[in-house]
Amino acid sequence: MNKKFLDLGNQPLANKYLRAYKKLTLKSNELYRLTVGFDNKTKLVSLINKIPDKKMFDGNYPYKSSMSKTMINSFKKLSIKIKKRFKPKLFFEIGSNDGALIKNFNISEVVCVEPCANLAKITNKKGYYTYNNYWNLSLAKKIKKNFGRADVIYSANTLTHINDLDDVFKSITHMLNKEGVLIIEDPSLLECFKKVSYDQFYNEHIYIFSALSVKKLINKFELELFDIEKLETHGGSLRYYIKWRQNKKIKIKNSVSKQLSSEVKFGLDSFKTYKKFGNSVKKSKNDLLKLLKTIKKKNQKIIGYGATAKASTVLNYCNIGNDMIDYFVDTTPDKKNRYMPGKNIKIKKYEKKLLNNVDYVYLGAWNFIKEIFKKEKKFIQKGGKFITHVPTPRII
Ligand code: JHZ
Repeated sequence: MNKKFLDLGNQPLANKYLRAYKKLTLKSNELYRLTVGFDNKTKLVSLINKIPDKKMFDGNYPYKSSMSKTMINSFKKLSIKIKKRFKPKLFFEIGSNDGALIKNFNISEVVCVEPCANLAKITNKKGYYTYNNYWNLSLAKKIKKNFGRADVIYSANTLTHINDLDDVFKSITHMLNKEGVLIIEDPSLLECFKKVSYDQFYNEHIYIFSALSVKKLINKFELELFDIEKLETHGGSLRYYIKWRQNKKIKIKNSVSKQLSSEVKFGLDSFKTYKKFGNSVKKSKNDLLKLLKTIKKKNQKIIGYGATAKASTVLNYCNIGNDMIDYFVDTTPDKKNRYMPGKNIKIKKYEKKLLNNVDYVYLGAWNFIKEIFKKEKKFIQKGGKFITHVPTPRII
């Protein structure tokens, strides 16, 4: 049973950036109630109200993985590791986005699937065989028929976006070679709780995985974890390495039991911890609002940096509008001149000069803090300051 522990209020769809501001309503299905629950049996954390895929992932999906150097470097490093460790003849990616990872592989070795038509078009144009489909069993059957089984199946920040996880893994096992490896990478629930980064919850993140939940989930499909890597990306992610249980050639690393026991030690297997998190989120909201209001009382200027899906959750949960944040800057072409979901705050195409005469920058993309600080040395030298709500609302 999915027991509620968090209520983030009425929220718009996170990646829908409108061309003109308008007030959204629940009645017209433009807003939905964002509540999150924990299932003690499966240890899965998931949204209670789920939005149909087709409403979220369409032909105008704005998010592009290649917009940050951090992600480009992370994918490059991973591709080197995969080639060295697993030497795949057929590499299959679920949710290839704009090709940030596959561009490091030869065209002939790769097949991928991407439901957003605008993104699939980019990788198909570059020559990578991309199915513009949602991931499911009938597609897996078709791909296996055309290309055979995959040696490595990889998916970053995608499986948590699909409602029917049983179908997801059934489809994966249909396509995975008997000696093959599945690698999945998603935000870590443990990191999310430690950082009180409640903005990891929005309509697209139907699930936030822990190693505890992944272990239970894959067990049903004769799969098992053999390695887990901790990553700094997306505010703290886990990279899970998974094999067939019957494959005894691959040894199980200590990293698996280490992660599982740190999650149990933190209390991720007990509802008490979830309730506590719910209270920390309320405090985070109050503290952030107090901080912003104190700055605005002094008539100082605040802008946002990184028009993220995460920022959409924060703005709508805390009810932050253009009375507090003048505008957001973002490098993504498809977010230019749009409005933050549900809010009258415009997104401007990033230019350094947009930081002139700004006192504070709220980090919508706090997960790229290192990359952003490096880029904005001048702003910092001139006395400019940053605001983040992670792990507690504060000025940096
Ligand atoms: P970023 C998206 O979430 C949605 P978001 C999705 N559901 C998901 O799971 C994750 O990604 C992986 C901009 N930026 O990655 C680019 C700058 O402007 O935190 C992006 O718009 N300047 C698929 O939206 C945004 O910030 C910069 O210097 O929360 C970052 O978005 C940098 C580094 C980024 O994901």
